[in-house]
Amino acid sequence: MADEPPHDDDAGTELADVDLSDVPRAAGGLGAVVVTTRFLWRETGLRRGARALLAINQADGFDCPGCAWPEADPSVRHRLEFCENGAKAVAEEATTRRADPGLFASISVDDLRKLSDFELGQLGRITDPLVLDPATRRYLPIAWDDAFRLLADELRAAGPERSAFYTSGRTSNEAAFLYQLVGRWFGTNHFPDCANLCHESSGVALGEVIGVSKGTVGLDDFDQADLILVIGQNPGTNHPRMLSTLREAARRGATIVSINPLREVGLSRFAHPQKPLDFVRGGVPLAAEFVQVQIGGDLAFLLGVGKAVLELDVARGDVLDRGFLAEHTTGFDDWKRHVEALSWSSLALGAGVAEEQIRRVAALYAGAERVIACWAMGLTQHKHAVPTIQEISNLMLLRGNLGRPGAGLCPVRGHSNVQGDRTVGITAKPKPAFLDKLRDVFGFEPPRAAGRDVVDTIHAMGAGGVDVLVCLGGNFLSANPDTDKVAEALERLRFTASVTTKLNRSHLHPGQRALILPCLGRTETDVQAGGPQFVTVEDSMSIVHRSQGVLAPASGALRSEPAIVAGLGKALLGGVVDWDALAGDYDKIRDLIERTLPGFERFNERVRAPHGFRLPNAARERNFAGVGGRARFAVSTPPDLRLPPGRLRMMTLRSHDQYNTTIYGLDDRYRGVHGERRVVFLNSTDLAELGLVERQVVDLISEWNGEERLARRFIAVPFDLPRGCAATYFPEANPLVPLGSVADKSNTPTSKSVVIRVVPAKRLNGAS
Ligand SMILES: Nc1nc2c(c(=O)[nH]1)N[C@H]1C(S)=C(S)[C@@H](COP(=O)(O)OP(=O)(O)OC[C@H]3O[C@@H](n4cnc5c(=O)[nH]c(N)nc54)[C@H](O)[C@@H]3O)O[C@H]1N2
Ligand SMILES: Nc1nc2c(c(=O)[nH]1)N[C@H]1C(S)=C(S)[C@@H](COP(=O)(O)OP(=O)(O)OC[C@H]3O[C@@H](n4cnc5c(=O)[nH]c(N)nc54)[C@H](O)[C@@H]3O)O[C@H]1N2
Ligand SMILES: [Mo]
Repeated sequence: MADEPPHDDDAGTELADVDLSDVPRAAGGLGAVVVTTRFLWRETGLRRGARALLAINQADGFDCPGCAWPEADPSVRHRLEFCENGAKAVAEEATTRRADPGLFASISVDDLRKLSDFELGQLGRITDPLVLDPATRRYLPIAWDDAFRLLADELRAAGPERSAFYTSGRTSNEAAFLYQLVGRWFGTNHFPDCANLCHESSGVALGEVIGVSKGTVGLDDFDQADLILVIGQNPGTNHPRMLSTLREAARRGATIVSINPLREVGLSRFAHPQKPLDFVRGGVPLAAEFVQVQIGGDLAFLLGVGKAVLELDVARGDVLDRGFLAEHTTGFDDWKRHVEALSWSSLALGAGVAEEQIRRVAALYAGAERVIACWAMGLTQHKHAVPTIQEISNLMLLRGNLGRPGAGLCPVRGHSNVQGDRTVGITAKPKPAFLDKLRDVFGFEPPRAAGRDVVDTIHAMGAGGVDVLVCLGGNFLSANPDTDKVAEALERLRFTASVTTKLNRSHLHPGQRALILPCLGRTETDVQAGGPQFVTVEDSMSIVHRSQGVLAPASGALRSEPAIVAGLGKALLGGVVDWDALAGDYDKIRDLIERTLPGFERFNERVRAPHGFRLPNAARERNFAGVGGRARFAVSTPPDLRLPPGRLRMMTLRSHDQYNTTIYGLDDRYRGVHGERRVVFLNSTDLAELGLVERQVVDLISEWNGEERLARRFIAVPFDLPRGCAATYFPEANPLVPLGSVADKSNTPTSKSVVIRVVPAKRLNGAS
């Protein structure tokens, strides 16, 4: 960094007082139990909290609003089928705090902006529908019918082309299906959704090579796998129940390999909070091998593994599954020639990993009978995300690790129903067959042109091409790149409407007029004209099952998401269907889903089975009809990741105390950081070379395409990550993520690959 002048002549060494500790040796354990209790107590009081916990992920209870990891079969399911972070998600929703009309009458949106994300969450559940009063900039109460009429009028005034319908992945199948129906009947495919920011790359990648956009494994496959690759994923924090699965696999003797710039504690050792013996032993060791690739180095690494597997086959003759390759795949010869021509030195350099370690993983792969590859955001949020994921598929095809027990592809979804929402039609790019079916079942002609995904919607908003944005959950502002630009784009809109449980930062940058429509959460009972209702969700492994809340609603004025969407449908479209009947009895919505979508035969009957049912997945049956009958080898070249001097590549991560943009607390226990989120993790040699010291307050400047973005006052923390790599937390670092930098083909923002400079902080007035 010597060649870079500090961006401010008033720069100096300012140190922050941040509480750093050693990272713990194991995830889970007593710490998890203590934290769970503390969160439930803080938000709910223990009785309401305990009532909720006992119902999480039970056949007669609700689906955990946390992650999409599947629940175990009911026969082996614990009465306590939840994790520390599931309990935090429940506590966040089941809180006894209330943001009522009195609160909103007393404070303007501009003043509310002064609160942190954590403090906004602490205001509690929103109790009543609200409308923004443009004169006082306050949210005031509005009757539900008036709210629907207002929104319908605004949508009609805007017209379908200038309207957009965002969905976040917590929404149930029933609400999501009605929502896309309302939008499409109105005339638009502008359905940006959180999957665009998340696993879109996985869907696109798999769709192109195996003809199915979902994973191929079930939970039972983990009982048989003997090698499990966990790539770009931090299950200890984000899918903690997966650790129980990995723990069982490790105890059985399966080998686990973590491919991740960080040695995440959750993959080192795990002490099951409900198994006291684990505490005594200090946890069960999980990953046997940690491959600390450089950020973005996975494509080179996977190609290296593939190359080494080919070499092992030459030496041993029996490594490739030739029968499978001949019968079920196409493109192997081209791929082989391509990989053989890549040099070992370029692959090792690109991966940031020694050739020897790449060969070691290849030997593990070649020696394993059944292999599962799991991955998450560490792969999907890069420019070359799609080819990287396709390289996983290539590797699995080599030994027929697809469509047989104990083997397969496992993109681990985030939001608890993000996969289901896509299944029932939340997409900006619907397939013609689906639209034909909508036409036939409902008797209208759906729009055929592809709509806008999230990034395209923001571009269109910025260019004045959108008037109305409706959000079914989520936090459109904070989840997206370029926070400042998105805030401006939101404020330009004529109208914003948000269906939500709680207040978040998006609601504080409303359009000129705005609605907040408060809904029931997963944990709450939902009683409609037809009696108590349940909704359905689809987990990461295509199991569709029920979810039914148990707690009294946070307020008598709340409506369910399906009822809110039906209310909008009625106001916008009139009596094209009997909206009241649908809202009164969700079986009727499920009947419509059954008539529209394949795989939902006898939906209402089958979903009442304790564990629900599995949707069909052709690739799981080695049926690759979606890509002409044979799985395809994709040929890709690793990216050049070299950076100019003084630049680092930054990934944006989740801490242990957050759910996406919802901040539960300020600690990241598994990374040893307490009470602070504005930190930047740096390799200690990089830190020294940049002339910085531990705990120094720094400013971060991202560089992309000749543009610079600044985020002020982060605290430098030395950490075990590869040279040239840095890490910050999402959403604090989102102002640094350029909206224009997206993954090829999937258009997903490259939130894990932001080129930055780190410079001493410019002193704030009065700060010392
Ligand atoms: N408690 C909790 N649970 C959650 C969420 C939450 O916020 N909190 N969010 C939910 C959602 S929507 C999602 S999508 C999932 C997210 O689950 P994850 O994908 O596990 O979440 P991230 O924190 O984004 O972490 C990504 C991991 O990828 C690694 N990584 C980053 N860049 C690279 C790279 O270039 N290569 C490799 N190999 N690894 C890399 C990081 O070190 C980190 O371990 O979790 C879901 N579950
Ligand atoms: N830099 C960076 N940015 C990222 C990521 C990253 O790794 N790095 N990850 C991306 C990923 S993977 C995702 S999935 C997106 C997440 O994007 P979103 O899904 O848009 O964001 P969330 O934070 O999950 O949404 C939280 C909000 O949902 C609302 N909510 C909560 N429960 C309910 C409910 O039951 N019903 C309704 N209607 N509303 C509810 C509340 O208002 C809450 O504030 O963020 C993306 N953004
Ligand atoms: Mo996600």
